[in-house]
Amino acid sequence: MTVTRVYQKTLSQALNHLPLKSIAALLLASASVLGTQAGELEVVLTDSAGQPVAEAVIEIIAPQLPLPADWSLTGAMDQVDKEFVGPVLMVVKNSQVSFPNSDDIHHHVYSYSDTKRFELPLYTGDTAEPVLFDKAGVAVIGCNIHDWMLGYVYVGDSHLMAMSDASGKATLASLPAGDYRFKVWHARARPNDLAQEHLITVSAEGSSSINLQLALTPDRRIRRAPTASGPQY
Ligand SMILES: [Cu+2]
Repeated sequence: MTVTRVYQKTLSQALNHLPLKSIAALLLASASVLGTQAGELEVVLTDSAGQPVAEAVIEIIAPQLPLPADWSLTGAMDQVDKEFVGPVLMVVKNSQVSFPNSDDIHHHVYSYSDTKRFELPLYTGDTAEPVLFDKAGVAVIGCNIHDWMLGYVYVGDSHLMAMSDASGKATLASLPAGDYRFKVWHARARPNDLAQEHLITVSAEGSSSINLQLALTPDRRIRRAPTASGPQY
C-alpha cells in the first residue's frame, strides 16, 4: 500500500517540474508499463525436498521504479546472544547500516565481501559508526571473536524487495500492475539459481503467485562454541 502511495506522490512531485509534452509522454509510458492499479506479487520458495525456504530475498529487476522520496536509507543489524539478528538484512543501495551490539560483551564486526569491505573493531553498545553500502550485492558479515556469528546484508538496486518467511513465502504488496522480472537470492542457493531471472505478470487486483524451487547447498555453518564454561569474551 505504502509503495503505491509514495510512488504516486513522487510522480506528482516530478510532474511539477516537467513541460506538458513530457508529462503526457510520461503518463502514457507509465500507464502501458505499470498499469494504474496495484496488485500483489507472491513468490513461494521450496527446496528440492519440498520444504519451505525461509530468509530468501526476491528483488524486482525491471521495470525499475523510482525510489520513493521518503524511503529510509538506513538499516540495522543487531547482535543479541552472540548472533546477528535476522540474520539477513535487506537495504537499498546507498543505505547506512548500523551494527548495534546488544550483548554485554565486545563484538568485532567485519566483512571481506566485494560488496562492502569494512571492519568495526571491538566495541559495545551503539558506539560503532554506521557503514555505507553503496554497491548492490550481498555482504557476508562475521565477527572476529565469535566465529559462528554469520549475517548477510542484501543490498538491492531496487527498493522492491521481499524476504521469504518460515512458510517460504515472499510478498510484495501494492505493485503497479504489469510485467516484472525478478531474481532470487538465498545464502545457500547455487550459482545457476542466483543467475536466473524470473518473469511474472502482476494483475491489477489480487495476488499473482509463482512457485519456485531452489536447490540449496548443505548448511556448513561453523558450530557455536559451548557456553556452559570457559571465559566470556
Ligand atoms: Cu562477536
